Amino acid sequence: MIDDVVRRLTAAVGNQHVSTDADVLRGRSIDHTGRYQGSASALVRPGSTGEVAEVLRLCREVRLPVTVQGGRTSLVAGTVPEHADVLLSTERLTAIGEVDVADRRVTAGAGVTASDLQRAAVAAGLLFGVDLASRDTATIGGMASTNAGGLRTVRYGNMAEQILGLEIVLPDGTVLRRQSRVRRDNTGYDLGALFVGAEGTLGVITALDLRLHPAPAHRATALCGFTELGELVSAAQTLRDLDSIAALELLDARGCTVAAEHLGTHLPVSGAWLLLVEVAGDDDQTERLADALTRAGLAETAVVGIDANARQRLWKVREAQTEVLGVFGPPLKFDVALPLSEVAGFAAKATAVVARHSPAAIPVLFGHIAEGNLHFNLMRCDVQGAAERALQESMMALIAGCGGNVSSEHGVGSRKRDFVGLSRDDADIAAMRAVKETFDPHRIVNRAVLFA
Ligand code: 2HG
Ligand code: ZN
Repeated sequence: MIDDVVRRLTAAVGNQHVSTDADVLRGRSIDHTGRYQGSASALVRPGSTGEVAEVLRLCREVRLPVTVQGGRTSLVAGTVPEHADVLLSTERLTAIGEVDVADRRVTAGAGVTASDLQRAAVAAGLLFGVDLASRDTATIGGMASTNAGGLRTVRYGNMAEQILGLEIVLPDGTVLRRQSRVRRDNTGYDLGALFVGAEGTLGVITALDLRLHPAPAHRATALCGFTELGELVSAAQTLRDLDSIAALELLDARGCTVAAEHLGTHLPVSGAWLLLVEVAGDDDQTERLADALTRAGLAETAVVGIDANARQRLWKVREAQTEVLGVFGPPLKFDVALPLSEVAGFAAKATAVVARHSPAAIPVLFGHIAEGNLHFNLMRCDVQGAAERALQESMMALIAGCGGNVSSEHGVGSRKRDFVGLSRDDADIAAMRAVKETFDPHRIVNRAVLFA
């Protein structure tokens, strides 16, 4: 059957945009960390919305599962195919429309990277509100599908807050356009919202209308060291209410030491926990930052960066985290959302859980502290199979016990689908399944994701 499908896919998108090469498929079926390998039967790279629709119609007709792939930066194996799927890559959907400066918006294809979108916004004197360390690879389609947050959420919110409209191809090939030009689009169900955070389980996002923001003229950044995590959380709670807050990131000295080593630099502050603070606005931010740090009792210990180079030096340590976590082999990752009052307790208990299950592992906790959206990572974690599963179960139970969510901005993917019930009750899961059933009764798109 697959030969016939490949022939028809080729007729739909062109010979050079379909591959069944074993090495290509293997490379595209492994997750970003290198820990999880799936298998695929073909790669198809449609170049237009119409071609995406054709591919989905065809795969639905023959009941062949499709895994949607953008930049493949998922950290929950959200793009790893488990059913010898057709891989539908959005990499050719890279058109960026003209920036509408008056209405501060732009329309772009799902395969546009965060960097390319940011460049287009900056060229028009504006800014795109979601930024992440994987900006050169992560695509806006994938970021919308996971409702990504990132480094600027404290100021601009997640992807959902940036999305003004969407073009989506449903699993049956129908093209759904929620792309009104009105400033408040409020007629009928907020259908577009269903697809944001749906992790590609309801259809393929092909284009996005995105909100842009005025670009602040001045920024100031500081890195502050803490002995106790609880003290850092208290400081973050004060700082996140500043009008000018632009970033608030928790860092773990264990991760920063490895990052500094990797970058050939030294850590300018000491302490087990670090807080990166950035303020931004239209006037000089030096005084504002100094005042804020003084009020939070941090003026003595903070290292401040005002000019672009100094600020970048501080940011580099933060942005290198994901990369350096892999220096001892694929890390084990937990992206969690926690009430701020539970963060310090969670860190202590999670470290104890890890010591029990994987004594050699090095826990590193960092992330977006203003939202309590944190990344608990295990470096040098050599457990696999049943032992990995046991560790994962203990961690998930701990997160739920702390009142947290077992997944946050990275999504559920395939790694956490068995644990959704810890964060959502039966009625909620049944409603989500009913939505899935409506749009994708044959479970064609992203079958490995979200639902067990
Ligand atoms: C970040 O905040 C990303 O840098 C990746 O969400 C986090 O590697 C991670 O765990
Ligand atoms: Zn993050």
